[in-house]
Amino acid sequence: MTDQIKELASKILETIQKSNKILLHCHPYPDPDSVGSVLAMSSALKKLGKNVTAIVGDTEYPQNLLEFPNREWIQPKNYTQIDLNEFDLFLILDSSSPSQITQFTEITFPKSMNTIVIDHHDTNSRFGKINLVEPTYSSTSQILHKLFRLWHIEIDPDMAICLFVGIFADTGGFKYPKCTPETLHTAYKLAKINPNYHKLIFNLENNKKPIEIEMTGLALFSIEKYFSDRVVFSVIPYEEIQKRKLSKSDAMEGLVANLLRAVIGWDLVASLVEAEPDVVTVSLRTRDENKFDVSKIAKSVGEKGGGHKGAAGTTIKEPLNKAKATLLKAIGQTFPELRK
Ligand SMILES: [Mn+2]
Repeated sequence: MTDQIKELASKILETIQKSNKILLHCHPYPDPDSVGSVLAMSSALKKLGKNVTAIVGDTEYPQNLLEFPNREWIQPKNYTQIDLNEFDLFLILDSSSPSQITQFTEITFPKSMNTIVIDHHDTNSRFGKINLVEPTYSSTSQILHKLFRLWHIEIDPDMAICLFVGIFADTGGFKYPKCTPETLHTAYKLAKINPNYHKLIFNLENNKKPIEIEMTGLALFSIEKYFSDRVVFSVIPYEEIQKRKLSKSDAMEGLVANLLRAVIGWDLVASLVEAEPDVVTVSLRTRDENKFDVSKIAKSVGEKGGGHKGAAGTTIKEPLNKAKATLLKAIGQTFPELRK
């Protein structure tokens, strides 16, 4: 652990104390770390006597996070529906770049407004006036817990459950490598303050739409194996989507790719969905992110590709068979050891 949080904690608190109207936002497709951080920080700021405005941002409030306490504090507004000149501080949480504030427009911060970025993504472009970026931490929620302690702000049960579920989700249920003994210790302390987190987690994990199950079935019905079964694709052609009057749902490919990754020996897997004619969305996963960094594949083919070492995605604007060939070629070139 570094002492960056300790170093910046008082500077951030001073900036907050100088401010009166403070803005918070959720990132597009907000996850529990985004929503949990915003709600817990809202509570902390209110305890400090500040006037807080929290907006949901580009996407609607997620249906699987309805149990979060005080969620009504998050207003159904995006960045274009507010006037930044009204605020003296924008506290930007869990957002690695301005595109995580909005994708609807270019962002320009008024000179009169302060900006503080608090985040745990190592890709963070440090675009605030103050930047607390701590990539060794599992989540923004874990950073906030540390900050609140340093600020001597009481973490009440509502704040605790928000931060707990934020940490739980960003560590994949305490399973990802960035979940350290320190993370578990933080979770322990939060769970002691509010032990009633089971229903939030149940709702978080069990909220599939019928279409997601139906499309998962379709995807698993069409599995293709390559490179001595070490590379595996599941493929849904546009005809199937059209025939069943399905529409693309964003979480779908990820869901299927996670299932494929569950097989020992299937080292690199991808779910391909031709959601529109000649537009194939791809989700990539690997069992061993140190050997097969799938974000390299996502960045090298298609458009808007990116992600993490173990989980990444891209969009290939080609007919399905061609997209498959493009992807397979990129995999073979990037990881020639898979072809052996
Ligand atoms: Mn996060």
